[in-house]
Amino acid sequence: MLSETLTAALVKQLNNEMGSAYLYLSMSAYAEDAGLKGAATWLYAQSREEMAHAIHMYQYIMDRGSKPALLALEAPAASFSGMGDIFNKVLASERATTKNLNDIATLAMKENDHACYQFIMWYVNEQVEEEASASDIIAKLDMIGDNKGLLLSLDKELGTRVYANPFPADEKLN
Ligand code: OFO
Repeated sequence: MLSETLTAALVKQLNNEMGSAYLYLSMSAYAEDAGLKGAATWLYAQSREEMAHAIHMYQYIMDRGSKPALLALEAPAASFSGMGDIFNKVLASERATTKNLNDIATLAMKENDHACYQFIMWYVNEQVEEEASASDIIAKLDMIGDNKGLLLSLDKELGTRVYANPFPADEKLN
């Protein structure tokens, strides 16, 4: 069974994952409304991925015999000032997530809960890719500047992202 401290930390992280999903969904709505359909698709896929992370965490808490008392979600920002603003906020959000996950890994090690440590390390490792893809988009946006044609090409490229649940087995549970 998970300790009370680790349960609380995972429940908080579950809430953070849902918060990220909510933020990216709000960004997707903004992008779609601004005519940036590709960015909207990318952000929608990212939102679904965060939701899958949250559900996987929920399932883990249950599997370890704890009952998660779910926390309230804050309303995300609804207005942004373009693609640069959005992806800089995505990167800031991912960096905050990385810090939270590292703190949970440290806590799991302190408690000698190796199973929880292994579990959370999947998320920690996933953050490397998440931060890299946001940074990569920001770098492209910096190069593009205010060239509308190139911005539309990048938007098209972002629109090729296809969502796949990172934990397909979760869809069969419950
Ligand atoms: Fe849930 O991985 Fe990013 O935030």
